[in-house]
Amino acid sequence: MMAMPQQRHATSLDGDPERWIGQSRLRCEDDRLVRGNGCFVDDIKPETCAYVIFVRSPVASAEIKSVDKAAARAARGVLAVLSAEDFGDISGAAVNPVVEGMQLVEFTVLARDRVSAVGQPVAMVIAETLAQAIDAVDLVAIDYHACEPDPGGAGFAHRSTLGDCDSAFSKAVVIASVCVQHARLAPMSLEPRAVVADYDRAQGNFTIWLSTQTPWRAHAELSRILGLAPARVRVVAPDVGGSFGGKASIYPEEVAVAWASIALGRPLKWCATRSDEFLAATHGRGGTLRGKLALADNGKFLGLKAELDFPLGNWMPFSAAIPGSNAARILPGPYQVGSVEINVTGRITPHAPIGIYRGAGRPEAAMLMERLVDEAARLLGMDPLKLRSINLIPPELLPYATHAGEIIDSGDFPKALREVAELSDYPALCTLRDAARLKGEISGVGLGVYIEPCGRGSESAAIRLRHDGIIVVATGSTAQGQGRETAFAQIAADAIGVSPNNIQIIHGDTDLTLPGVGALASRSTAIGGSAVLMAGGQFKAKVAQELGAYFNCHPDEVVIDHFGCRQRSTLSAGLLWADIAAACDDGRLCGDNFNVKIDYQADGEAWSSGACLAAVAIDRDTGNVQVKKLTWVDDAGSVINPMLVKGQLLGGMAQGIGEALMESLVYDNEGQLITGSLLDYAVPKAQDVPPIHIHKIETISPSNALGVKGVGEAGCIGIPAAVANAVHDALRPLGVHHVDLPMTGARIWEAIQRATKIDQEGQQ
Ligand code: SMO
Repeated sequence: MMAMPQQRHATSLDGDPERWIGQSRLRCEDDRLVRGNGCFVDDIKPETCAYVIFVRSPVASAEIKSVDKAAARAARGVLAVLSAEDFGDISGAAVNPVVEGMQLVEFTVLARDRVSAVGQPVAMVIAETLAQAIDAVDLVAIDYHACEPDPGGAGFAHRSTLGDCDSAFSKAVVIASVCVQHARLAPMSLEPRAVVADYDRAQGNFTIWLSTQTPWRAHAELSRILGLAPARVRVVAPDVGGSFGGKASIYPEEVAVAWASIALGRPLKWCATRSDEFLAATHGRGGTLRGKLALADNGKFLGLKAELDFPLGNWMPFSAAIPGSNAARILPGPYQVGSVEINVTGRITPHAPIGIYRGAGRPEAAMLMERLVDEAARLLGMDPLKLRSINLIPPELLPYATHAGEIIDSGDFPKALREVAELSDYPALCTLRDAARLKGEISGVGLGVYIEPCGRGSESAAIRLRHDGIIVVATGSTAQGQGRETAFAQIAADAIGVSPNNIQIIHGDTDLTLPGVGALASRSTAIGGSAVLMAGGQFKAKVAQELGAYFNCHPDEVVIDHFGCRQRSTLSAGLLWADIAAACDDGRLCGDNFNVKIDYQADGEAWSSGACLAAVAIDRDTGNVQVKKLTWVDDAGSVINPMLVKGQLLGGMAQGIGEALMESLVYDNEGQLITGSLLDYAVPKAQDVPPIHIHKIETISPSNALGVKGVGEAGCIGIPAAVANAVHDALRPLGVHHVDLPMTGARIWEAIQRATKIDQEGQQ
C-alpha cells in the first residue's frame, strides 16, 4: 500500500491570523473521514459481539394473538428471540413537555398486545452473526388479528392570542386564505440509526455506542428506563453520519438492544437498514396548516388566524410536540401583525412517529406566512416585495416581544429583503418573467422571508492542559458532520490566545464531557460555542495567574501564545505548553492542570433570519419545475467559519428543494408505507440543486457571549417558501391557485390540465 503523506492544514505558526474566529479554516475532521478512517457505530466491533434484527409489524393496526419463537430459536446461531413478555414493564421514555396538558402514548419497547403502525418492532432475534439473525427473522411466527386503529385521544392542543382578531377581521378590506398540506418527510441521514451495547457483568459497567445527536439525553433515558446507576452508564457517540433531528430521541430499538445486552451478558449490535429508517425512524413535517390574513387597504396586516394540525404518529419521541409548538411560536414570522389567534393540535395517527426534522416547525410557519403574504398581494394587486416591506418588523423595534411571549433578539429583516431584491435584480427578473410569459412560457418569481429561533438554555464546557501540552476542550455539544471540532477549536484558540493546533476538541462521550444537551435546534455554536468561549477565558485567566506567580510577575505580564507562556519585556525564554504541563505534573504549578468546568446559560434565544428569492420555469408538457435562480441573504450573526456556514446553508438548501419539489412519504388507506425505499422516495440529486447566490448580513445576537446565531436549519425554512411562491406565481396566469407539497411535475401537470379544462368549459 502506498503511504499517503499526512496533509497539514495548519497555517505556518508565524502566519497565524490575529483572530481565528471568522477564518475559513479547513476542516480538521476531513483528513480522517475522506480516507475512510472514520469510526462510526458499525465500525465498533467488540469481541463476542452478537447481532440483532427486529421483526416488524406488516400491518398498521392489529391485535397480537401469539408470537411463536420456537422455530427461530432453534435456527443455527440464534442466541435468543425476545418479545414484549420478556421485557417486563420497562417504563416509558420521557417526552419534552413543551405544551401544557399533553396526553402521552405509552412507550413500548416491543409491541405488547397490539400493533399501532406498520414497521413497529414486535420481536427481536439475536444471533452470533448478522446473516444468521437475518435468516431466523422469517421463522418468527406472529398471529395478527386486524382491528380498527385505536382512536386514541392522546396528543395536545394549545391556543395563543394577541389582541382582538375578530374585530381586526371585521375591518379588513382583504382576507387572504391559504391551506398548506405538508408531506411527511424522511430526515435521511446518510448513516442510519445504529447502536452497540456492551454490558460488563464483572464490573457492572455499561457502554453504549450510539449514533445520536444527544448522548446525554440517551444517557439519562437509558439509565432511568433500565434502572441503572447513571455513573455506571457510558454513552458514546463516535462519528455520526448526519442526524437532522432524527437521532435526538431514544428509540424502542435502542432500549431493546441495551436491555438485551444486559440480559444475555453479550455485546450486541443493531444497525438499521434504510428500510428500517423509512418504516420506523421518526419522520418530519406532515402537518396541515390553515391561515387567514386580514389586511387594510394600505396593505397593513391587521390580523392572522391560523389552525395548525400536526400528526404525531403511533408513539411520542422526546421532541414529539416541538414541530407544532415551534410553528405556533414563530408565527407570524418577521411581520408586525396587529392581532393573532393560533390554535395548534397534535394527534396520534396509525403511522410512524413524527419528530423534529431540520427546521422542526419553522419551515411550516414560514411556508404558511409567506404563502399568505403572496396570496394577499394578489388580492390587493400589490407587488409582493412591497407588501412585505411595509409589514416587516423594523430593526428599531428589536428586541421584539411576540404574541407567544418570545423575544426576537436581533436582525434586520427589511435589509435582508432589500439586499435579496438588489442582488437578484428583482425588477429586471419580473420584466424577464413577463416577457417569457408573452412567449408562452410558464415562469415565476417568488420571495420568502424567515426567522429562525436557535434554541435556549445551557451547554457545558471543560478545559484542561494535558500532559503532552495539548489543551483539551470537552464540549456538551456533539457533532454529526458539521465540522464542530474545527469551529470550536477556532473559538477556543481565540479565547485562550493560542492556535487551533494547540487544541483538541472532545465531544459525544459521557465519560469525557460534562452533562450537556447535544447538537440540535441550531443551538450548538450559539450556546455550546459560547460555553467554550467563556471556559477559554477562565482557562486563560487561570494560566496567567499561575504563571505570573511562577515568573514572579503580574498576571497581565504573562504572554500566552501557541508556543506557551513567557514574561513580557524580559529576554528569558518562558515555558512551552509541554513544559507547563510537566510543571503541573511535578507540582511546580497548580495540580489541576488549570481545569475549568462551566455550564454556560445563554441570556436568551438567538434569532437568525433572512430572505430568499427563487425564479422558476415550468415545463408545460411535464409540469416539471426548474429552479433557474436562487438568491439568498442569511443573517446568522457573527460567523465563526464562513466555509462551514456555507456548507450548512447549501445542505439545508438541498433538503429545502427536496421538501418543496420532490420528497414525500406516502401511506395508503390501510396504513401501508408505499414509499419505503429510495426508489420511491425522491431525495434531491446533484442535478436538482440549482445555482445559488448566497450573501450574508451580520447582526450580532445579544443573547449569547459569541453573538452568533444558528445556521443549520435555515435552508429548509426560507428556500421552500420562496420556491412555492415562485411556482404559484408561475401558475397563476393559467388559473392554478394551489398545488400541494411537494410540487412534483405530476401534480403541477394535473393542476394545469384541470385549470385548462375548466377554462375551456367556461368558454363553451
Ligand atoms: S430538527 Mo434539529 O436536529 O433540532
